[in-house]
Amino acid sequence: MPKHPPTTRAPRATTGTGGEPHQLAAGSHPPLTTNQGVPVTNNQTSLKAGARGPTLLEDFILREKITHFDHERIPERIVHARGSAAHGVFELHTSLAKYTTAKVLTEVGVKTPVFTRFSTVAGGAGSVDTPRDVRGFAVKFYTPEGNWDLVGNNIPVFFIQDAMKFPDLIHAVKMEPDRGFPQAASAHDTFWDFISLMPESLHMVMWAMSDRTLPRSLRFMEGFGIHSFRLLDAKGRATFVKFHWRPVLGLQSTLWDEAVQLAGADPDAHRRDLWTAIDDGRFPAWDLAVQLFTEKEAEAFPFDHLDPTKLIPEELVPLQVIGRMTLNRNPANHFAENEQVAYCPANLPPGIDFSNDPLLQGRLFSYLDTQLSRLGTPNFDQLPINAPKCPFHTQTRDGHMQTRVPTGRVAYEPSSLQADAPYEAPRGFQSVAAPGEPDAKGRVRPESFADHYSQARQFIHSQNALEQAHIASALVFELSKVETPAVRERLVGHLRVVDADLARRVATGLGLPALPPAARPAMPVQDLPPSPALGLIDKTPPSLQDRCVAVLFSDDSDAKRLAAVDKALRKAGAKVMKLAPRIGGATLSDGTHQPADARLAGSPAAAFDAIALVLSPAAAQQLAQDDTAATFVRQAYAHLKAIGHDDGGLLLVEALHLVADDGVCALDAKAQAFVAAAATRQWDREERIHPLP
Ligand code: HDD
Repeated sequence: MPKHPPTTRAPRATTGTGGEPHQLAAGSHPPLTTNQGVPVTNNQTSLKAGARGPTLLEDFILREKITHFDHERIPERIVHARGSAAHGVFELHTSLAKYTTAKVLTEVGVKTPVFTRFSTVAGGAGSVDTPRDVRGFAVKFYTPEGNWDLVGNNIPVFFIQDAMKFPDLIHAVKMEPDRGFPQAASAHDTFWDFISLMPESLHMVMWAMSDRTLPRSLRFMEGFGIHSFRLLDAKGRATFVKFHWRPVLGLQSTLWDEAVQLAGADPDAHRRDLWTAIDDGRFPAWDLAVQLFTEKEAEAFPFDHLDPTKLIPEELVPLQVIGRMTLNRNPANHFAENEQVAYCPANLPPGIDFSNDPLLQGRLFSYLDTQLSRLGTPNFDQLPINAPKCPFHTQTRDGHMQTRVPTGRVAYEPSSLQADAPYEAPRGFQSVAAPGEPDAKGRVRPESFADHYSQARQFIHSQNALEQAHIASALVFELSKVETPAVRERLVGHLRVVDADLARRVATGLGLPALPPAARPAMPVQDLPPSPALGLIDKTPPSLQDRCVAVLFSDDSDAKRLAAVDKALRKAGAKVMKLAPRIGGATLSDGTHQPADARLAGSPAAAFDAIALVLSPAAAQQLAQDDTAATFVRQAYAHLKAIGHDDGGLLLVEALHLVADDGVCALDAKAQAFVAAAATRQWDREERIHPLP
């Protein structure tokens, strides 16, 4: 007979199943209750007919707990399901009062609360943070005139020109419907089949294959509102505007292999990074910049600004920085805030208006609609994360999960029965008084949207040699995963129109016997001037500010050297993580005990921007035999990171036969050379160790 727990009545709430008292945190603990407020004395065992008998239906505490649990999940977002968010403030420093009445863009110095959610697009809510993917960049401004949602991406253009194609695009990129894979990856047949049949997507494809889709962290990416919007002044006069977010820390991306390593080592790498930075008080910030232009100026652009596959180069319309967003508070609850936040590009305060961009127009419908199935009721705007923070008075009523208790007889407008009933606001939201299109109704695409290749070419020609090689390499990787040769060839046919050299590199990388026929553009491709602002590497400032450096130590490591490296790195603004073979740390040369921040195994080099090795010769020799340590150093080298070493550390580097270059630096007394090298990636190493296509 098995032994059974004692047949006594419920243990007290502070007692575990084994009869041991729970370890309660210090503080006052309110009594646990049911959702109805009934205090619960036993949260461990269900109500049974006898100790070994069946559970009774009468157990309302068990039923409530299980029922609630069974319904904890809501449908995940159809796109952008995996996201990480934070609260913060937006502070305007340059008024746009000349162009708009919107207070958020005119009241200098006012701190507007914001909630910002970053996301990947294709993967499910439980997928990893570091696939090659576009990142969502959605900001909800709780302005004094209602919520403004700027729902953008980290790339300034989009794949398609018309919302009609969005479901097709997403069906093509998501896991294939029959087999349910690949998760969170565009490297498969259906995506490239669709892309190769949609030449309008080529410009965005160039961006997606660049390192922009491999951000080092969410803190190092740009954001873009993408569409043209309008600003309206008090007289209703309109100026077009594009919104840009610029990270104060500059841009930084990973290498492809680094992103792959990170996916395995820490699927939450970006979510953890954002959370930890804010938790440490290293608040990430972005400057908000605008490009302003008139209808007349737009007519002179060599493309149509209403086409969301086009950007306006900064060289054509300069950026004006007008304010800064700082994220300074982590969500208090992931579900209530990150999952339940409902962005919608239709949420605009008076003084900002839409443009006729056909992608934007379709989005105005989709977001409200999707929240109804995702959050289950039109009252989702009452959730604390979605509710405006300014006064509001509506006549919308009832519905599922109505949490407000509107009072009075009047639920309509106009009315004359109730003194405090809301009435039309004289200075409320205005739509631009734009002349209507003279054309007849029709499913038409303007001819000005027909140029699909010129800006794709301009993007490639704006990249430096390494960036171009990375794009070629990404295309070879992705197309090599495509099983249908005709799809690979069709795509290379488009690349021939974008840039002959890129097409040749990709064709060679794919092992194509000959170049496939070039695609036939609908109109001549323009040779637009390169725009250096579209590059990435040059936007990565050499800096250790808010970067993370690992210092590996072990028993008998030089205590003075360790302290000096730590001090120098911190002085340069870096976060230092001390790694040791065991989490308990090690005893240093001076006999002191040094705890570790993390264990070497489980902390791959991909998680850091540079590494330093402070090791005794004996420890270095031992670690050289240990594959974990060897992989740690080899990967740092392969990912073009600086490696600082003392004499012992050098033994480990030499044991791995790594060629010493400028990024492999001896740690001098103040670790100066290492700190300087660590502030940047060792690009010179790349061509030597990675054959680029
Ligand atoms: Fe979208 C979510 C960005 C085109 C339909 N989109 C969503 C999110 C971002 C974007 C960042 C996640 C918001 C969050 O964190 O909750 N979407 C874009 C950008 C686009 C774009 C920058 C093009 C410029 N989207 C687009 C189109 C449609 C949608 C053309 C449909 C016609 N998007 C949706 C959606 C989502 C969404 C289905 C899913 C979850 C949600 O809205 O709240 O409605």
